[in-house]
Amino acid sequence: MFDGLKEKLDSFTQDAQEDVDDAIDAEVEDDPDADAVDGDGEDAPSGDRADGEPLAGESTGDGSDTDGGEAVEAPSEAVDSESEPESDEEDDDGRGLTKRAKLFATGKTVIDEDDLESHLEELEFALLGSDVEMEVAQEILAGVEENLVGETRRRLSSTGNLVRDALREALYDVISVGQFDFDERVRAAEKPFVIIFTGVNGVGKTTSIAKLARYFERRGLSTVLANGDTFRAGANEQLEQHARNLDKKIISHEQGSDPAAVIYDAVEYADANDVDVVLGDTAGRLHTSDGLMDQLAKIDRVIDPDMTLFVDEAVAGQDAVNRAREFDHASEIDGTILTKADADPQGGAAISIAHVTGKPILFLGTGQDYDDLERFEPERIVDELIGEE
Ligand SMILES: Nc1nc2c(ncn2[C@@H]2O[C@H](COP(=O)(O)OP(=O)(O)O)[C@@H](O)[C@H]2O)c(=O)[nH]1
Ligand SMILES: [Mg+2]
Repeated sequence: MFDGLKEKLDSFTQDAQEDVDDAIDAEVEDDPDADAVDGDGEDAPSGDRADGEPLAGESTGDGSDTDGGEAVEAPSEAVDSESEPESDEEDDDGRGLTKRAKLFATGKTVIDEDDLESHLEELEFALLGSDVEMEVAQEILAGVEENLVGETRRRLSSTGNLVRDALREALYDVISVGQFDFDERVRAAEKPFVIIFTGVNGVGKTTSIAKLARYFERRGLSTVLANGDTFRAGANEQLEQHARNLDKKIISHEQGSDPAAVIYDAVEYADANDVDVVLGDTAGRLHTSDGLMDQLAKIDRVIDPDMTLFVDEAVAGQDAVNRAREFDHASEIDGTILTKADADPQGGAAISIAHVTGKPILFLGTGQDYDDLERFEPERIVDELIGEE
């Protein structure tokens, strides 16, 4: 899953981290004062005392006969001559630490600006090349830059991979948009809970419905399937086959009938039989075909579903992102199921859809079996993409 993108991100983090390490090393080397002054900070008081000593020594020349005077005299000379040049450089003895903190707080120490620029270009190239939506790529770049500077201020001496951490946070921010607890939402709602599935032909709507019937069964929730795809010949048979395999009830009308009526019947059946969840299939339609989009609006009106899930395939990349946007406009979606993630090396749709629609990706389809459905967990996806923390 997403192997191509993973590789590109890895190359970016390694290259950029090398420059960050260099910049930090250079900064620490350039700033020996900081350490020296730390030490001086403690020496300084005796240095000050030493400054006063020669005068005291001169005026009490006779007093130098005393044991104490002798003992103090010699070392005081030594300390005096040693500390003088440093005192000239650091006229604010003891404030070296503050100075260092100020220097680092500029954020400039993280990485040379030109280097950062060229790494961000590399990252942009990787993201766009993996079909990440332009605006989403920009958001990630801005996040990485911001996090990189911020992180470095906080953890300049850390040996961890600052670039990877910065990327992790930026990615998480864009892919976690709108996430909610799906199971809890369904569990807490009044029953039956009605879910409608939309999307173009062949992306995996019907398969995902079958997978979700299995998913709910594992959580102790009963389902009825409704074949609202009254458009395509063979659609009834396909869903019936799934229903048989999974031992689920199915409601269907003959081809060409009103999809809203089929789903309405399924809701009535669920009401009468205490079924928890209605899974309503719809015909695949192009987002450009007005008539079919109107049909979706009618289902929305007549059924008023609890949730509308947009289904598309990860492998469609940018096309999936564009369709998500348009389906959301036609009939507001609550989330996305991204199928065929198992066959997608790019990850562009997985990274972009939530940010573009403002609605979360809720599930990933990861194969053709009924159990090949995973909750989309942003943290796990980020780990998958750039390695665990
Ligand atoms: N590899 C893979 N294939 C899938 C996945 N989901 C669906 N498919 C396949 O995609 C094809 C179309 O699925 P279907 O449910 O009929 O799409 P629909 O037209 O949107 O209802 C079928 O051959 C499915 O087995 C998935 O997550 N991974
Ligand atoms: Mg179908």
